[in-house]
Amino acid sequence: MTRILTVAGAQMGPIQRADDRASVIERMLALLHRAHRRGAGLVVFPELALTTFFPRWVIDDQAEVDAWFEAGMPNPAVQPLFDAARTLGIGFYLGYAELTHEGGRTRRFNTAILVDETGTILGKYRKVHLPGHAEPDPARLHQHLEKRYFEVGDLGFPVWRTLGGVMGMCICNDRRWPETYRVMGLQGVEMILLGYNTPAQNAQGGEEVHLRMMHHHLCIQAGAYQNSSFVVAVAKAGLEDGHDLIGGSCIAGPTGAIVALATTQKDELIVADCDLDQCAFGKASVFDFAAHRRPEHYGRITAQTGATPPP
Ligand code: CDV
Repeated sequence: MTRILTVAGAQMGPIQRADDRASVIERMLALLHRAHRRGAGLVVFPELALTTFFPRWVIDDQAEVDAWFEAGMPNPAVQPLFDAARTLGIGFYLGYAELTHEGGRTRRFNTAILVDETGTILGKYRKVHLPGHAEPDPARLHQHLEKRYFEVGDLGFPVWRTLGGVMGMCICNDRRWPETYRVMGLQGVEMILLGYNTPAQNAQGGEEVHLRMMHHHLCIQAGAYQNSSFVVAVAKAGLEDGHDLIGGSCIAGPTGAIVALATTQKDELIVADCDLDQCAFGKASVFDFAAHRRPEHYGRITAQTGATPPP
């Protein structure tokens, strides 16, 4: 059997601080139309795809911070994307900064939504593994203030049956944590969508510039293989506001092999025909969870955060 979903990763080159939403949406629409011409039924855009990666800036004025957020989704600026999705019959994943009023208070999340081919929002994910720090830290090579601007996501890692398969979402740093994939793997996920903004340099130093791309692909490929799922990982890349972001957008298949890979740091489409039925073999053999997992030995995974070496 084959159950093919043609998916496009819409890598985006840098978005500068001065770029407005309208110019960004224009670029995204061009990518969406190209994806449609190449037969895609789903397009994945990056994390915080509508703006520059603002958590690199220390901003004290709350109104200025909130200008980077979307208070409604869809809103007039992004409506053309939803309209095009419906007209073309193509779904998309979109990462953005979400401002919401819930439980009588204002909340801010690093969010991704899954929109189906009718332009309807099917699912929402709020980033769980927020990297970086909350207070400005002059010791760092650059600031990464996600913990200042966002709350930890409160929706877990749900999956959705749509577009002919079982789809999940995560965002950037989530991909470095095996728990992310496994929680979705335990719900039978067949395709995990993720956008990222990964600085080429570790803000805390280290000699790892040349390793950043390897670590990125290592995590994606391991997550795909160990859960027998496709993973579609899409960057915002290039020199953004003087900060270099890695590219390397890729689609990994359920064997862990990369089946499509970006070659630039610009707006670039990667496309793959993903046969979701390929996920079945790994799920029924090496990674037959019901047969082989031993959760009675995994208690520490949920009971503690930091490591506790013996005395
Ligand atoms: N936006 C991110 O989550 N970036 C992190 C960096 C800070 C390590 C990442 O995992 O790529």
